[in-house]
Amino acid sequence: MAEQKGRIDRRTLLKIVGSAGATGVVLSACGGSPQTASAHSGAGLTGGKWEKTVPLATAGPGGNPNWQPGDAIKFLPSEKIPTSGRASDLLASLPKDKLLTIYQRMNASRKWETTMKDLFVGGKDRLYGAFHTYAGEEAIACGVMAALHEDDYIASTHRGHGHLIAKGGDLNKMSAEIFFKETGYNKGYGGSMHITDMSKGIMGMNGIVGASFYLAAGAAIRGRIRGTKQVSVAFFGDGAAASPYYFSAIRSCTNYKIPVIFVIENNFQYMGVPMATVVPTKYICEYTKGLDIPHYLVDGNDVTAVYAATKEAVDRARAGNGPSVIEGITYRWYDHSGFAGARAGVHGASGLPYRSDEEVRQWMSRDPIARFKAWMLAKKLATEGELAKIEADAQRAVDVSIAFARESKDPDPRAGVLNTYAAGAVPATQFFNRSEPASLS
Ligand SMILES: Cc1ncc(C[n+]2csc(CCOP(=O)(O)OP(=O)(O)O)c2C)c(N)n1
Repeated sequence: MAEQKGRIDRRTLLKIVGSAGATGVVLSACGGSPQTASAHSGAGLTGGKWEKTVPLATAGPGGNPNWQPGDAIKFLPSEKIPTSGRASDLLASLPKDKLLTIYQRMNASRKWETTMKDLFVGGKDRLYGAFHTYAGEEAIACGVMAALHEDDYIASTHRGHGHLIAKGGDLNKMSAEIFFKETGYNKGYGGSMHITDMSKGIMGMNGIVGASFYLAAGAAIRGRIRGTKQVSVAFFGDGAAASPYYFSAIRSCTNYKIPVIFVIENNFQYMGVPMATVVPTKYICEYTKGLDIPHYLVDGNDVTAVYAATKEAVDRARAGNGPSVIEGITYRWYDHSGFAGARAGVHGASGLPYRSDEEVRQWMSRDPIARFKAWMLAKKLATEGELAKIEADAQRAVDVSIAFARESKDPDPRAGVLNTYAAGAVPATQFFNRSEPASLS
């Protein structure tokens, strides 16, 4: 219609631009030829033919007009991760204890958040503040972390509990922070979005959308200068990908071969805003296809696919060849923040205005933890009994952490001025019992 009038509207233009060059990158990650410079690696990472399971809306709230009516993400059948193929073989080649650690951390992450959800909804504990759940997205954090060394860095997001737990974060300190207790990671002054553990290379969750790019780049440059071969991962969402800092950081990292892995967690939602509002392409990794770096598009609910892509990206970064982009397609089970539509004892939120319950159910049927478990069992990498024990132990550790948080002391209100930048320059006590303002000079 718009073309008939001699003008091309934005949507048509985007389709033309998108079809002109983006498909090479996307198809390469889906199993097509990986050989061209702009279509690095990634071939067969999911280990098999992708099949339709998750239809996406093309219009309306949550819809992406870049999709054709009837389009679907070409993913594997919901319940199965392929037990053969490159990604599967690569993950299966890891030592058993490492595989069990992945399963343990996926479970700890899910159970910790689910237990917190029950407590928030139950209303008996004094819980408040923002809490952005990662439930449903665990395969990305755990797949990425399995390819990192302990001293590599990660820069997280507001939705980062799963990143922390996947990198070995301490559940007791996490729970205590959510309860705002002095034993918490931030001594009870940070809450969910500021949990940080530099001893584990966790540069922190972050309430600033798009902050992870520069944090990761900065840490990676530090490693480069010191010759440590450490790499950094910047996690970010589809919304954050619209940040100008993304383009700025990825351009510089490419230019100077800075070892950063940019990991997009595409859950289709930018709070309640559909991804399409901020994403002018079908997939986010298409944005930067002009850069001659690897772009991987993977099933973000499949640990094997995420691990395989990350392993390649990390090897390349450590070898001094610079950054890569990995986009994991995934879904969050709960509301953007907090627990609207959630009930104690029930998984997933329903009745949210910006997505249908059917869509939530479909994605929950692709539960990354259940799929990983089925893969481990099918490959005979662990027994039912071993995995059941890990599940029970994970819940026990979560319960212990809640008890620890409840029993811990509230912070001394006066400690609120400690551990601030000002505290180094001005004795904190100057802020108390004074009639004059403290001098900062
Ligand atoms: C710089 C900045 N802008 C806006 C916000 C408000 N905000 C918080 S979360 C969020 C959505 C982020 O979406 P996305 O990056 O896709 O991550 P997701 O929540 O889907 O995991 C926004 C806009 C913010 N915290 N920081």
